[in-house]
Order: sequence, then C-alpha cells, then structure tokens
Amino acid sequence: MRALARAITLVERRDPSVRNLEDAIRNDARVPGVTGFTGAPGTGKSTLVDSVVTLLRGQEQSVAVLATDPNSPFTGGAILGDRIRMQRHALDPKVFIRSMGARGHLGGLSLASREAIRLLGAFGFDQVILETVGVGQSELEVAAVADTTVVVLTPNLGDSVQMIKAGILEIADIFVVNKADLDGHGRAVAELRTMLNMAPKAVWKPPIIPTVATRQEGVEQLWEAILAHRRHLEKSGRAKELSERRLRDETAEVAAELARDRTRRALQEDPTLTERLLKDGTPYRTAEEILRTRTDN
Ligand SMILES: Nc1nc2c(ncn2[C@@H]2O[C@H](COP(=O)(O)OP(=O)(O)O)[C@@H](O)[C@H]2O)c(=O)[nH]1
Ligand SMILES: [Mg+2]
Repeated sequence: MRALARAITLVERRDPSVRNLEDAIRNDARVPGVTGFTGAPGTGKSTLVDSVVTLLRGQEQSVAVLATDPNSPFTGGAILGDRIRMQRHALDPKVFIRSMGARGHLGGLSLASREAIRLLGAFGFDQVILETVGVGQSELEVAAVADTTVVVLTPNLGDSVQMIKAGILEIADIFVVNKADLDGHGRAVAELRTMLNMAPKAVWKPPIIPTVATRQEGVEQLWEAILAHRRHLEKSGRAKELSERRLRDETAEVAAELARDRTRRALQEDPTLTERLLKDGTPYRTAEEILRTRTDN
C-alpha cells in the first residue's frame, strides 16, 4: 500500500519517472471497473461512495476511491471531511482511499487518474471509484476516464440548474437523486424525468435512482444499474471502442505534455533561442523549431 501511495504521488506530480512505471506494470493485465461520481458539492457523493464501498466489501470486492479535486494543486492525502466520513474503511487493506489534485494544467487530472487506474489494476483492485469535487471541466475529464458516470443530484433545484448549464446531463449514464428523505424529492425526480424525455433518443437511456445515502437506501439498486450499464457497454461493442479511443486520446495528451516540457526546457537552456523569440515575437515558428531539432527528454 505504501508503494502504491508513493507511485500515485509520482503520477500526480507528473514526475518523468512514471514512464518507467509503465513498463513495470504493463503485463499485469487486470482492468478494474471504473465508476465516476460527479455532482455539485454537498449533494452526498462522498456519503454515497462510502455506502457503495460497504456494499462492494460485502461482496468481497476490493475497491479504490480516488477523490479528485481540481481546485487544489495537489493534496497527497485524503480531503479531511472525506477521510472522516470514510474512516470505517480506514483499516481495511482491500480499500484504498486517496485524494488527488492536478498540477493545474488542462488534462492533468485525466492523465493522472488514467495512470493511477492502471496502477490500481496492477495492484489487484477490482473496482475504482472516482469522485469529483465541483462543477465544470474536471467532471468532463472524469467522464472521459470512467466506464460509467453517475451524476448525483438532490431535491434542491439549484443543483440541477447548475448541472444543465455545465452540460453535465449529457455525460450521465446514471442519475442519482439523493436525499430522498427530503421534501420535494418526488418533484425533483419527476422534473428530471421530463427533461430526459425531451432529450434525443439514445441506445442507453440513463435510469434515475433515488437514494438516501446516509441510510444506505437505494445503494443496491444503484450498483445494479452500474452493472447493467457495464453489460450494455460490453454487448454493444462500446466498451472496446471506448478503451481504444482512450488509449489514442491519452497518447495525444502525453505527447502534448512531453512537447510542452521539452519546449520550456529548451527556452530555459538556450538563451539565443529565447532572445530571438523575444525579438521576433514568433511563438509558432519557435515551437516548431524546438520540436524539430531538440530530441532530449
Ligand atoms: N438528508 C440527507 N442528507 C444527506 C444524504 N446524503 C448525504 N447527506 C448529507 O449531505 C452532506 C454532504 O454530504 P457529502 O457526502 O459530503 O457530499 P459531497 O460534497 O457531494 O461529497 C453531509 O452532511 C451528509 O451527511 C441523504 O441521503 N439525506
Ligand atoms: Mg465529497
């Protein structure tokens, strides 16, 4: 577990040595199921994830939770509230809980989580759960990494309006309307259903699962829905398509990262290059020249 935590720290920092990890783990072909939980802060994602972990442990499955926080540069540990909330799993060696930040650049979060998922697979984890904090870009990144994306809403309409604005409805494979113990829950579910019925017909129709995360209610139904979605991905050929697309996308993102690093280094190390750039004001030409002529990495 220490080794795993250390490796994830390297991945999170985008340390160049992660490239060597790849060779070490490539043959460990285990691929964990990856489920993303996303939604506005306070909707109950962490509570729900904790309940899902309990359910999975009851089935003897090992599970890793990565809580990604796009707002922190990187955290290297669990977000305090989540650590407290998930404390009951703290001593379970088959549960790994970790919060991850991105180093602030676009794509950093998805790159780091993809590599972390590979590591978790190599360490034998059956299931990986990603929880994202906040609304926006990070959620789209997480949806690109997860097999199944669960969008968590509550009877609080503000949440849903925010979701629609952020384009979150499109990325949902499953909707959870949590806090079913609160007033207005039935109405929120009905409104969501109406909204979904207006969407263009798709092969997969996202189900709406009501839950009370604090009482573990609806959690089994939620897991059933996740498994049903996974079966749908397999049967329709979409799973294969997604994993191939992910590898292509990831390669392009890694290439962009390497090129950026190489360019920064070249400009740092070569004062005449920098001088000419400043004098001519030609970033495109300079970048092309660096990528054509510099091969160190
Ligand atoms: N009434 C009610 N409160 C809930 C439920 N699920 C979570 N909460 C509470 O909502 C608050 C935010 O939960 P948390 O899991 O931290 O939300 P997150 O920010 O989405 O991870 C906490 O005080 C939870 O106890 C629920 O089903 N019903
Ligand atoms: Mg949380």
